[in-house]
Amino acid sequence: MKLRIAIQKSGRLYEDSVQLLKECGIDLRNVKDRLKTESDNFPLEIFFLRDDDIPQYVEDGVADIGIVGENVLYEKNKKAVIVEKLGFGKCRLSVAIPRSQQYEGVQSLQGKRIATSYPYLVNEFLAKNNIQAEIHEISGSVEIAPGIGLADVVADLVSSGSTLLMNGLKEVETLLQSQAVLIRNNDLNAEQQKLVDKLVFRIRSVKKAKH
Ligand code: PRT
Ligand code: ZN
Repeated sequence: MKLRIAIQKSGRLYEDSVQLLKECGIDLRNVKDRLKTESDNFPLEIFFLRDDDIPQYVEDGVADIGIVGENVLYEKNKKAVIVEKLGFGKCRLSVAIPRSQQYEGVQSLQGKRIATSYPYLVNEFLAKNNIQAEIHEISGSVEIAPGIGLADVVADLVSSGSTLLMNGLKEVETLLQSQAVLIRNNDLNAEQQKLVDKLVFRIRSVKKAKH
């Protein structure tokens, strides 16, 4: 039996995900431009997917485990268990408004149009704070929305903050702190769980060695 892991096919988590497996002593067969590959020295099959699809695949048990940002995991609201925080892909989901505007707390968002790729998390935040606002879901380049009149404010991922700065926006609320996590399917069998434990043991050793 092989454990199946879903990782991002390309993008910000790809390199670190592959690197982590390598540091765990898991050799991958040539990985470029492939949908899946496997390891010759660990019973692991690797699926390369869009990050957005990973929580669903793991919930459905098409993959047993996966590496994905907490932001995506919580936005998709799927049944998967976080096994381990991985310490890379760190960012935060924040609300940002045009720099020229005053901000007097969440009530300043009342009645605003919010552009975001995270409608579920933003809606949760608004409901919790009793704010009525219009969510405009867009899939990319969220930060340009206020400039082109599509929205008043944005809720987007931030790491260095330079994207917001370049677009004349300032961060006013943080909805979520996020990093890459290892997730697993809700009901793995004993054999699968044993392999997950083995992998997690190695991940923790790698982490320890770095400190
Ligand atoms: O193709 P696929 O769907 O798999 O990839 P994607 O384009 O949806 O995601 P990708 O590769 O951009 O990001 C994957 C994951 O990396 C995200 O889900 C986060 O968990 C994590 N991550 C960490 C980030 C960032 N940092 C980040 N800064 N994801 C996106 N950004 C973007 C942000 O959206 C904004 O456009 O970078 C810009 C802001 O960066 P700063 O440094 O200017 O603040
Ligand atoms: Zn994505």
